[in-house]
Amino acid sequence: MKKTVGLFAAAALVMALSACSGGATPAASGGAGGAANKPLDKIVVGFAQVGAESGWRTANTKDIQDSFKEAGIQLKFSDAQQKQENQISAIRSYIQQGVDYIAFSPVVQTGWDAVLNEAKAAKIPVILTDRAVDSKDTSLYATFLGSDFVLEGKKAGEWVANEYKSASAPVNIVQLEGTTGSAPAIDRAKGFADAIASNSNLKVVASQTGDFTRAGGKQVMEAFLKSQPKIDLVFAQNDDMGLGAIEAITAAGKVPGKDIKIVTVDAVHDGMQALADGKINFIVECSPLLGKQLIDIVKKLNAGEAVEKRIVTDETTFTQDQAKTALPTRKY
Ligand code: GYE
Repeated sequence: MKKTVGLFAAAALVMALSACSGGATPAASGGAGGAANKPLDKIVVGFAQVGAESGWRTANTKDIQDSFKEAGIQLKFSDAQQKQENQISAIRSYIQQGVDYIAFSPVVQTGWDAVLNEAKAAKIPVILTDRAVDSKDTSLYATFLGSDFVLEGKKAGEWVANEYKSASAPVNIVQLEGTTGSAPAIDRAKGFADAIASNSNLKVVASQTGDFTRAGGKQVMEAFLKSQPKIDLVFAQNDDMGLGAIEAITAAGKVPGKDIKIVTVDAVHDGMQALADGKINFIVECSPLLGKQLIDIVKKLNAGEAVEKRIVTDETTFTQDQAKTALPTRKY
């Protein structure tokens, strides 16, 4: 009799232990692997934006805010003024407030593992929008929604390679880089370099960051115009820096688009206008309209459905004629 009681107690203990260690699933938490199935108006998403550095960013912010309003999902929004530490504090504050999802556009690629692990420990799924992180542990985020920046740089470089395909003398290119360490700056430079490598006449003679801003592009271009005896083409990694370069080139008494050609990325309204006016020669599109897709991801995660780990945005390119046609109906 004594022995039977002992066995029973042991079995009960084993059952209790197993319930502690692995039995509990985070089904109702909305955490990784579980469907929260909340009504849409009860879902709260914290969005940590990079800043307001460019026309692209302004359009991206507006589209995200409009999309959340339309979907009836609550949005907490913060602007990090292009500083990683501000973004990290915004994310920590979202974790503390217990939001259901965190979305953010990482200003630079490195240095996110600690805060992403904190979100994971709190079972708050993270959605990367627009820019990537270099974390080896891909379980730290649910998905990455955004453009293929290497491809964008490649498209810009291919246009340049084609434009100068019969050049027999060196073509001097200057590059205005985006924010140092950001995914679009790293990847666009790579795609561009690969695409022009086929022609040894095409040379990047100077390359510096203008931080994706108009003022930055202008300032760096002014310095290039002073230090470089001959510049044939500017590759600006976004429209705003290209628009800043136009100001610097004009002030130096040269004609942008003719004396010095300009290729940019984004295709926001002011860039497209400059292309239509012949001041920019070619633009690779990068769409800031990520709001609808972000909402779809949130809805899927809420319903416990699988989402693709990488969602790439559809994009095109614009010549001057194509810009003239597209401008009247352009949304941003
Ligand atoms: O090209 C630039 C912005 O991350 C794709 O950031 C985005 C880039 C965009 O400041 O204009």
